[in-house]
Amino acid sequence: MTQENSLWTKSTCAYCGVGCGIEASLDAKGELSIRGDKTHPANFGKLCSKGLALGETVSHEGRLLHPMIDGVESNWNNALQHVAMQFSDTIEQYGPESVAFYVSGQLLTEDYYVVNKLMKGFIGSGNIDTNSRLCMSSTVAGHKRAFGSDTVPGCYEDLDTAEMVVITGSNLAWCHPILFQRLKTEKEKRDNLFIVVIDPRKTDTCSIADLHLAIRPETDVALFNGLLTHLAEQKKLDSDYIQSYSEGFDAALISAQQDAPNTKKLADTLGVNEQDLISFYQHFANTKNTVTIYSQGVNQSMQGSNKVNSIINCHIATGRIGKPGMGPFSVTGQPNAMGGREVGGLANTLAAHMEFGDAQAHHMISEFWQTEQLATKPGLKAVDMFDAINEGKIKAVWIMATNPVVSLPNSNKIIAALKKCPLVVVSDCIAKTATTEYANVLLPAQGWSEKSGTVTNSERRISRQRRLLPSPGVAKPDWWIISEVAKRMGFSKAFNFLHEGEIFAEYAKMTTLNNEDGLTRDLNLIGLTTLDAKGYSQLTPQQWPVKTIQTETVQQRLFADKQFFTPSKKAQFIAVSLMEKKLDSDEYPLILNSGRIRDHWHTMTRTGLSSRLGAHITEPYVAIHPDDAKAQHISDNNLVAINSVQGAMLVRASITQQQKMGEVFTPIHWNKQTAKSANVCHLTNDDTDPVSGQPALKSTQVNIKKWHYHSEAILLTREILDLSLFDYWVKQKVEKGYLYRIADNRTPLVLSENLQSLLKNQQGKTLQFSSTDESQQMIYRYAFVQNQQLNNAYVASEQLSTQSLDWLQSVLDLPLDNSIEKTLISGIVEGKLAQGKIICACKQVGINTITNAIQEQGCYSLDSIKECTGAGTGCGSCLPEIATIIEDTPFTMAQQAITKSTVTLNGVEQYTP
Ligand SMILES: Nc1nc2c(c(=O)[nH]1)N[C@H]1C(S)=C(S)[C@@H](COP(=O)(O)OP(=O)(O)OC[C@H]3O[C@@H](n4cnc5c(=O)[nH]c(N)nc54)[C@H](O)[C@@H]3O)O[C@H]1N2
Ligand SMILES: Nc1nc2c(c(=O)[nH]1)N[C@H]1C(S)=C(S)[C@@H](COP(=O)(O)OP(=O)(O)OC[C@H]3O[C@@H](n4cnc5c(=O)[nH]c(N)nc54)[C@H](O)[C@@H]3O)O[C@H]1N2
Ligand code: SF4
Ligand SMILES: [Mo]
Repeated sequence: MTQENSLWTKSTCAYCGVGCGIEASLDAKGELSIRGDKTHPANFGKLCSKGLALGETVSHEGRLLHPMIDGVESNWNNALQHVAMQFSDTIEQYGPESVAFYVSGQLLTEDYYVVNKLMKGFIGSGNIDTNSRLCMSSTVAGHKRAFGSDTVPGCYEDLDTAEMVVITGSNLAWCHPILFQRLKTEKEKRDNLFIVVIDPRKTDTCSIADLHLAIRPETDVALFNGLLTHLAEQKKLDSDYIQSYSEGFDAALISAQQDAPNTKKLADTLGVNEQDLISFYQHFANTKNTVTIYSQGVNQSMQGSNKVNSIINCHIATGRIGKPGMGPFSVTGQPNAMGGREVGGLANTLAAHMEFGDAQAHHMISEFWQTEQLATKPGLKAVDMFDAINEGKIKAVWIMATNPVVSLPNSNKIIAALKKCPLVVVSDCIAKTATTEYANVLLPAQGWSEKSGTVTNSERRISRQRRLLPSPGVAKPDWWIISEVAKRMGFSKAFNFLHEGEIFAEYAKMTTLNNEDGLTRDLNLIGLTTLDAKGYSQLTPQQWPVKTIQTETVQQRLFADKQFFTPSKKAQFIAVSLMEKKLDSDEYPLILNSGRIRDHWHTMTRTGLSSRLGAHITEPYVAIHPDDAKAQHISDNNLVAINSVQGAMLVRASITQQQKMGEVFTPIHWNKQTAKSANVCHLTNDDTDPVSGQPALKSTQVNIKKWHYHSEAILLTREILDLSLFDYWVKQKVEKGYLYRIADNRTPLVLSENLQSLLKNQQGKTLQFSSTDESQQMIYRYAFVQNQQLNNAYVASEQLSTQSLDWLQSVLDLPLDNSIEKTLISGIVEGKLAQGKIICACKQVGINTITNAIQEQGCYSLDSIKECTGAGTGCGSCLPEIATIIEDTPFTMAQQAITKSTVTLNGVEQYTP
C-alpha cells in the first residue's frame, strides 16, 4: 500500500441502492474528506452530489447521545434491561403476536440478520416488517411470482451493451444519479441507444430520452399489456423460450389483449399520443438488447405487483432475461434494501430466501438456530402492523432506523397508534425526529461512518461499510443493541456475538443450508463461509451468488441457464389486467404524486445538515400545471394549501408545464422538524396492493387552494428556533446557521415584534430600519451583532420576493464588515454579497459570477468556466459543484441552438432544459 492509499479507508455511500464505493480520509482540520472509489464496480470513482457531501453530514448536530427512558437520561444497562423486561412481560401476558419490530433498509445486513433472528427465531412471531414494504415489496412479490425467488437477474454492466433502455416509474437522474450518469455517457457514445422514459411527469431523467410517454397515473399495466399484445401480433415472441422455459403464457396474453383492443383506444386510456405508443412498441419489438429499469412509480401502487409482472411478462415472452444487455431491472432505493430482503426483514419471508410454509426450511432453520420457537406464519405487513397497534392488538413496538410518522401513509393514524401503544422503543441516531417524539424509550444508534458491516446494492453486490469515525455519546451499533436485549430476554446462546463479522459468517452459512450448490435457492454465499476476521475486514465487493471468494470483479446474471426457482423450474407468466382506479372526485379533483428531489434524502435527518445540499431546492413545493393553477387563481411561488380526506399541507406553488393537467407532485422530504406543515404522508391514503401490501403512495386525490396571509419574513439565525406560533415556516440549513422562511396572518409589524421577542437578543448591537418599498409596503429590517459577529437578522413585510433575498444564505459565513451591515439594513446588495455564495474558496468566486458566465458568456463547460472566472483553478474540489451549477443553470438561447433535442411529448418535439 502506498503512503497515499493508506490514508484512505474504503467504504460504501450511505444513501441509495446504487451502492457506490467511497474512500474517506480525515484531513488536517479533522474533517472527513470523501472521494469516489475508482476500484468499485458500482461507480468507478464517480459520486453524485449526496455522496460528495457525505463529509458534511457526519457532524454531531442533533445526535441522540444517551439512552432515554420516559424522557429521562439513562444508561445502557438499565435501558436494555427495561426494554427486554417490557417485551418479555408483554409476550408472557399476551403472546408473541402482541409485539412487533418495524425496521429499515438502512440497517446493515448484520443488524438485520439479528433482529430477524430475534423476532422470527426466538420470540416466535412473524411481526417484523420494514420500510422496504413501502419501497420494494411489490417487486419482491412480482419476482417471486415470476421466478419463484426474489431475484434481480442483471448487472449494471447491462446498461453498457443495451440498445434500448426503458425507464419506467423511476426518476433515475435524481434518485440513482450514478447509474443515470453511466447511461448518459453511453447515450453520448452510442447513436443506436434508444431510451424511453415512462412517467406521468417530465423529470430530469427525460433529458436523455428519445421518447417520453407521460402516461396517466396507474395505467402501467395496460401499457405493458399492450406491449405483450403487440409482440404477439407482430410475431416478435421467442416461442422456444415460451414453450420450453415458461408457463402460463396463453392466459397472460388473453388478459393482455383485453386491455389492448387497439392502439387508438389504448392510447386514450393511457393519455398518450398513439404514434408515440406505437414507436415504443416497435422499438421494443425490434431491439433484442433491452433493459427495463423500474422503481417507485411501479411499486407504490395498489396494482404494484401486477405492474411488475406486466413488465416481466414482456421480458420472458422475448427471452430477454439472464443475458448481457437485457432484462427487467428493479433499482433498489435504500443502501441495504437488498440485504434486508436477503436475511428476511419482510414479515412474509423467513430468512436467507427461505419461505414460510416450507416444512423442510422450517426444520433446517430451527436446527440451525437451535430454537423451538421459530415462527410458523407470516407476520403483519407495515400498514397492517400499525393498524394492529391502533387497535391495541400490538402492545409493544420497536422501531429502528426509520421514521414512520413521516414516511408511512396517513400519518395522523400512525401518530394515534403510537400514542396509544403502551411501549414504543425507537433506535435512532437523531434525538428529535417526528417519530422519537412518541417513544417511551430511545436508544442511541451509531450512524453511517461509525458503524461497520455490509450492504447489498441493486446488482446483488455486497460491499463493506467501514468505521471511519468515533461515535458521539454512548451510541452503539444496532446489532449490538438488539443482541444485548435478546440476551436479557433469555436468549444468550443464540446472540452471543462479539463482532459483526461473526454475524456475517453465520448468515453466509445459513444461505448454504440444503443449498451448497446454489441450485435450491438463488442466494448462496458459500464462498464467504470461510471468511475469518481479517478476510471480513478486508472484504472487497462480492456479487452473489458467491461460489468462491471473488478476488476480481465478476459480472454474473441469474437465469442464464434458463432455470428458475419455481417448482417446475420454469418462469411464470402472470395474467394481469388494468384495474381502473376511479380517480375523479368533485371535491378532490387533482391526483397527488409524491417522490424525491436530487439533494435530499427521505426525512432529511442527514442531508438536512449540509448547506450545500440544502441550497438546491430550499422550500417544499407543489408542482402544478399552469391551467390548474389558473383555475384557483394561483401564481408561481404563491403559498397554497393541499387538502385530502386524510389531512392538509402548506407549500409553495411551482407552476410548470412538466406536470400534466389534473396531476400535481410534491416532494416527500419536509416534515415537522423542517417545516410547519409539509409532510405529504399526512395526505396520502393507506390503500395497499393486495398482493404485496405496499401502499399506493403515488396517487391520492386532493384539491389545492391559494392560502392567504398578511405577512412574510425571512429570518437568519445561528440556532434552531421554535417557530410553532407562526402559520407557515420552513427551515433551511445554511453555512453556520439556519434560514427560516415564515408567513403568517399577523400584520408585518406584529410579526416583526414577535420575531424580536423570540430572538431574546441582549447586550449587543442592534441594527434596525423600517421603510416602504416601491409598492408602498412597509419593510422591517433587523440585525443583531455581538462580538463583531452577526447573530441573527430578519426582513419582514407584507410580501417578500424570496429570490431577491438569496444573499442572506451566505451572510453568516462571511466576516462582518461595513458593506454587509449596510446591506442588512438597506437591502441593497453590494460588495462580496453581490457575487452570492462562494463556490471556489481558493479563488473566491461566487455563484452569481459563475451563473453569469454560463448565461452571458456561454461558458457551459468546466474548462470555459475556469477560463472565464478563474473558479476551479485552485485545489479543484469545487469542480463537481460547478458542474452541478452548469447543469442547473437554465440554458440560454445560444445554447439552445446548439443542443439538439430529440425528446417528444405526445408526438411533439420538445426542448429539454
Ligand atoms: N435524491 C434521492 N435519491 C434517492 C432517495 C432520496 O430520498 N433522495 N431515496 C432512495 C429510495 S429509498 C428510493 S425507493 C428510490 C426511489 O427512486 P424513484 O422511484 O426513481 O423515485 P420517486 O421520486 O419516488 O418516483 C419515481 C417516479 O415515479 C413517477 N410515477 C408516479 N406515478 C407513476 C405511475 O403511475 N406510473 C409510472 N410509470 N410512474 C409514476 C413519479 O412521477 C416519479 O418521477 O430513490 C432512492 N434514491
Ligand atoms: N408519500 C410518500 N411516502 C413515502 C415514499 C414516497 O415516495 N411517497 N417513499 C417510501 C420509501 S420508498 C421509503 S424507503 C421510506 C423512507 O422513509 P424513512 O425510512 O422513514 O426515512 P429516513 O429519513 O431514511 O429514516 C431513517 C431514520 O433512521 C435514522 N438512522 C439512520 N441511520 C441509522 C442507523 O444506522 N441506525 C439507526 N437505528 N437509525 C438510523 C435516521 O436518523 C432517520 O430518523 O419512505 C416511504 N414513504
Ligand atoms: S448514486 Fe447513490 S450510492 Fe452513489 S454516490 Fe449518489 S447517493 Fe451515493
Ligand atoms: Mo425506498
